[in-house]
Amino acid sequence: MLIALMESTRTQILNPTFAQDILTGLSASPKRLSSQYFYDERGSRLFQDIMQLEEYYLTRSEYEILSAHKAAMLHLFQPKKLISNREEIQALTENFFEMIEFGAGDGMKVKVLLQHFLEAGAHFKYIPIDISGDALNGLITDLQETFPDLETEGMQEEYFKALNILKSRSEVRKVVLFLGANIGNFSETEAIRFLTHLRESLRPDDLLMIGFDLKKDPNQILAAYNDASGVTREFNMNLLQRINNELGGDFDLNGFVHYPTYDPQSGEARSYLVSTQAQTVRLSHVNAAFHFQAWEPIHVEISRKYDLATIERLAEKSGFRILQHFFDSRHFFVDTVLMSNV
Ligand code: AVJ
Repeated sequence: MLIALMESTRTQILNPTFAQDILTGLSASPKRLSSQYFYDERGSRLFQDIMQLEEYYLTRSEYEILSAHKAAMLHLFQPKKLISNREEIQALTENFFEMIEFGAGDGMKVKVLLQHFLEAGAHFKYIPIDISGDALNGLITDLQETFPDLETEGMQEEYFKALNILKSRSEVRKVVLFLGANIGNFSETEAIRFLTHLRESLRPDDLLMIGFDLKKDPNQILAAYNDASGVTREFNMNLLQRINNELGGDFDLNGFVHYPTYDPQSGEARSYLVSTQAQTVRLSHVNAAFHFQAWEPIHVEISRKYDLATIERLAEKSGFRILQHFFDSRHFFVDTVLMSNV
C-alpha cells in the first residue's frame, strides 16, 4: 500500500497520513472515516456555516458562557502570587500567564476573553496552536489588527509537541483552552488518553479549560446534526468529495445518504454516510478499490454529550481535579476548569 502511495505521488497526495488513514478506514469492518478530515478548505467554510445555524446551539451557548464569566475566568487564570509590598514590576511578572488554545479556528469565541483581559490590564500572552498554517496566520493577522496591544504568537505544531516546547521554554503558568466541544469527537478511552498526556505535558500549577456539550433534550441534540437546510449533510458529504479531490476517488455523492443518530444513554451523537446501493469506489491515486454493499454505513463522526458525573469521572481517570464549572443560562454547555491532581 505504501509503495503504491509513493509511486503515485506526483503533486496530488500532499498528506500521506490522510491517504493512509482513509485506506485503513475504508478497509476496516465496519468502515469508518475520521471526522478530523472534515476540515479541508471547503469543510472549514461549511463548519463556519454550521456555527451560524439555528439548530447548532453549541457555539452560541459557549459564547454566552465566555461573555458571562470572563471576569471570573481571568480571576482563576491569573496566578495569585502577588504580595502587596513587592515592587510593581515584580507583581506584574508574577501575574503573567500564557493562554494556549488548541484549534482556535477563527478566534470568534476567544476574542471575548482577549478583549476583557486586555481591558482589565491583565499581563498575559495568547498562543493559538493549529496544524493548519493558513488558519493560524489568518487568526494572528486578525488579532494584531483588532488588539494592537495583545502579545500573541501562533504555533503551527501538533498540540503536544507545541506544549512540550512551551514547557521547556519557561515556567510561567499555562492555561490551556480546549473549547468548542472538540473533546466530544473522542471516545471515552481516547479522551482519557488525551487528557492524561495533556496533564503530563503541564506543570502542577497549570490550568486546563475544556468545553463540553451537555446532555439535553435528545430531539434538540439530533437536530443540531441534522439541520433543516442541509448544511451538516453537505459538511459530512464533503469528506467523500475531499477523497475524490485528493486521492482520485470516484465516490458518487448521490449514492450515499447522511444519517445522524443520538443515543441518550451513551450521550453519543454519531454520523454515518450510508451507501444506498451495492457499489465499488476506486481511489485511482492510491490504486485502491472498495466495495460497498447496499445500505452499508461508513461511520464518520462521534460528537459525545456529557453529564457532570461523566466529566468528574473523566477528570479523575486522567489525574485532574475540577476547579470550576462555568455554565450558560440554559445549562446546555459547560466550560470546565481543571488542575492536575497528582
Ligand atoms: C467541532 C467537533 C465540536 O461535533 O459538534 C458540527 C463538528 N459536526 N456538526 C461537533 C460538527 C457536525 C463539531 N465539533
